[in-house]
Amino acid sequence: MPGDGAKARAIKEADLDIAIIGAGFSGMYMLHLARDVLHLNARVFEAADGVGGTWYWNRYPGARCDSESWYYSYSFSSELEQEWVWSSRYPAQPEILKYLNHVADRFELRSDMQFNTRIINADFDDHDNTWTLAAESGEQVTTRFVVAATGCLSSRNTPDFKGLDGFDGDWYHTGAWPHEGVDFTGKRVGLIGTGSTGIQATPVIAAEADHLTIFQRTPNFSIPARNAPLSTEEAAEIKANYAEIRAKCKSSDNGFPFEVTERLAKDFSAEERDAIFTELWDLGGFRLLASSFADLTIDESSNESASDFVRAKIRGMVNDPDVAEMLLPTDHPYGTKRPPIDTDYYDAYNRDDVTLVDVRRAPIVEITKTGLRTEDGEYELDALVFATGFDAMTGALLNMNVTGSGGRKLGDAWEAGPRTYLGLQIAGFPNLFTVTGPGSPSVLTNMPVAIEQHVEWIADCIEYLQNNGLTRIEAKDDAQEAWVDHVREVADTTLFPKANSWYVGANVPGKSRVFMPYVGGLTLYREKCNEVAANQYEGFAVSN
Ligand code: NA7
Repeated sequence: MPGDGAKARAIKEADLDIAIIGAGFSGMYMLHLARDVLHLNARVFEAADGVGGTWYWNRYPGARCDSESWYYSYSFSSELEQEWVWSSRYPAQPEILKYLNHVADRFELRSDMQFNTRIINADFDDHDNTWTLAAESGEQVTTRFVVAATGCLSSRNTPDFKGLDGFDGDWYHTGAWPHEGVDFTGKRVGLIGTGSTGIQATPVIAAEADHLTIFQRTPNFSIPARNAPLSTEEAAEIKANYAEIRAKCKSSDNGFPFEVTERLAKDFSAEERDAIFTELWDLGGFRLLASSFADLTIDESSNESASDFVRAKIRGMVNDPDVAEMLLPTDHPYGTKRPPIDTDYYDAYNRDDVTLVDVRRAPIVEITKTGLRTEDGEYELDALVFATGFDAMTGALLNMNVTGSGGRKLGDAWEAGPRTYLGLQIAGFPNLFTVTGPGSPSVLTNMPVAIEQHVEWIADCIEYLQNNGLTRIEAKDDAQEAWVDHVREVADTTLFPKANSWYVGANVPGKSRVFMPYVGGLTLYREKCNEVAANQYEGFAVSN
């Protein structure tokens, strides 16, 4: 009997069995499994007025997936993968959003989705083992389980530049792009940020605007995507081989169906290495990183050969040697920041109407009424684009103001950086699951593969609890500590922590520096998760 005599109160039934926060790739599949397979009373809460998550918000010019369409998609339904037709190798944002809308229709997900509902509070009740979620509107709902399908790159990072409020022109963050689009014709546009987003947007905005000025703090290693339409024959071949493609993705460390290599750079001459890099450069996309050498992100000299190769390519593509020099990354090993993939990015710098400004050397001082001022110059602008990224992996969760068992605040628990057990749960926050949370392979993989693995694991876990009459599950402190140590130890064997990337939170002022994703690979990780489940959820405390 819970509680002491006088204070004892009856256990309340929750409004929902499971509340899913977010209607992107994760939340949609979670709803499908929870409602249609487990027959739970499930509801999705979504801040936007439609499905899509990342692909709903990021409508900026040039927004495109960096994974190829046929495997950046759900694998759980062979009917879905057979009926959907991708137009190109790397689909643009509108096409992915269309796909996700099709999935929502096909599996009748909308009837259990509540849009325009931003969850701003989540409180756990130890007596009832339920969560109470509160929306911005004031609406409240109680639920047994919460799945935070809130995305890893959904909380926008907008630097607090002095003077932005007084800017006479329009400004936009790429992660909240107007649905009606923006016409830059005849405008002098400023673009801040040269991560994946700035790199995709640059050539498209340059082609439209009167003049584009790019404010770059750190250059990146970008690889050509080599996008192309998918022919009917190619599409048919992919569909005929889907089982094999999916199996390759699922058994790989990064969720991509690429050939895995065991070769080490040191075993090859400089000429042989160059030939390997050239072949993969010509194929485009992530292959250079994934398939060149097994030690690329572990061994400095192996990495240096790839970094040198890409730098030479950049020099070769940019006509003005001074501009080329500004575009050469020298502060991080190739691949230790999320590697951008581009279409004509470096070519854009050969245009007369594109200017590159180094804001590392002369930082941005303020946004003025008529433009932007750096330490050594003033730039007249009609519009400003912030391609300044996200408070990755933790921002969306922390913004929900989560209070767990015994009044424990997530903000306090994560003060020194995120701590999770398997990136699936946080000690002290029972019945709350995170999809692709920090401590899981997540953003180091082809996301739909990692998402499906997590969603399926969570569904199996809830089914296990139900079958065993259990109402509460929470990560144990010691299991979490051991996992956090393991995640750090594995990261420390690689070159990843060397880069000031969003993987370590370096892009957000004041954020604790912790390498957040698990770099040990999906294969090992999947085995570990399966083993935990097979051992009656080892490392979790379960009770009723
Ligand atoms: P990123 O990769 O975090 O890039 C943001 C860019 O904005 C990057 O070049 C930053 O420079 C720059 N930035 C951020 N703050 C400032 C300030 N204050 N001044 C100047 N420049 C700044 O975000 P993206 O949206 O491009 O990509 C995010 C992910 O989405 C991507 O990795 C894919 O997974 C999809 P910095 O490098 O920090 O010096």
